Amino acid sequence: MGFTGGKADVLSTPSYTSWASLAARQMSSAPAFEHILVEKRGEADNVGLITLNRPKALNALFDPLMEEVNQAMKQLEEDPSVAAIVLTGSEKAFAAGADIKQMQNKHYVDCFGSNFLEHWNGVTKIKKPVIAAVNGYALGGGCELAMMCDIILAGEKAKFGQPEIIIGTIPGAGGTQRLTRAIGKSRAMQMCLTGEMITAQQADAWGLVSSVHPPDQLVDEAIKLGEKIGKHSKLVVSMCKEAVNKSQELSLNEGLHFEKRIFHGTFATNDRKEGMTAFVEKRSPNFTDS
Ligand code: DAK
Repeated sequence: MGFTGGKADVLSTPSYTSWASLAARQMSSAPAFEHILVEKRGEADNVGLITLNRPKALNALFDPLMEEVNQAMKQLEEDPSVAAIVLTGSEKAFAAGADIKQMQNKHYVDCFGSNFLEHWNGVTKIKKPVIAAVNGYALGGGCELAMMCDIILAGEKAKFGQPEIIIGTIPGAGGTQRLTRAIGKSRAMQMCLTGEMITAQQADAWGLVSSVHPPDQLVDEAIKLGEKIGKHSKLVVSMCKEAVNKSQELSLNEGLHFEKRIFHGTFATNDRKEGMTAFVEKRSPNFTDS
């Protein structure tokens, strides 16, 4: 997977080690993305990094950008060397929401007829772990996009919010559902009904994010987390992710049943055998993702 940059929309404060090393990773066959940057990071180049790159609009989300995100996610999913994917934006904005200018003149018939924004949840279809590294604003669809990821890390200046009520609508991609499951009804209700933002520290205290980091270290921390996960069997990591995600949808009994079936399923893998054998033999496991 190569890195592909946008035209004039280049991030003003790239956190990359050098442009030269990025260029070295570029693959001529990679499709040219216009609104995102894609590269592989980590010591073993085994963590995919997707950077939303529409700085003039604070990474406001629109169809072409989301199509690119879906496409890049799929490519990284299909790349056997990639263990985890990090999704980030700029230091000013992860994403300031769906593009209001593009929605401004839409009518119910357009929205209903075209199932408007229907494919924006491509991230939730990915089996590999997806980590959101949120610096700056994560508002509306931006907050919802972060919540579609498996783990959220925040920069110290991150702000999360569901401000749709301020512009006369309501969250449409999980803000009333995933947020409520993440932080509870009272807090989610308050955020959705007032449109007020919360800080990274509040998001941390409320359980929306796993941890908070200095803004310039955030992406590296997310990559490190991806690498840590990447030490395990990719196959079993995906099974585990699926089981945790089921907890958001199933009753406790159904979830426990699902978990047990997946647990039993790990006994059909070489990696479960290898992991336990390595423990008994007091050595590191050599997982083959099989
Ligand atoms: N859309 C379009 N442009 C935006 C934008 C947005 N959401 N947010 C910012 N921008 C643009 C601004 O218009 C401005 O552009 P120019 O005027 O320079 O051309 C540029 O970004 C810089 O913004 P500001 O000048 O406003 O910058 P400030 O630092 O003063 O303020 C801000 C930053 C983030 C507080 C402010 O820009 C803001 O309030 N933005 C809007 C936030 C918002 O309301 N977001 C929620 C949008 S509704 C669904 C999926 C998703 C959704 C719904 C359904 N389905 C799957 C069905 C999502 C809906 C939403 O997200």
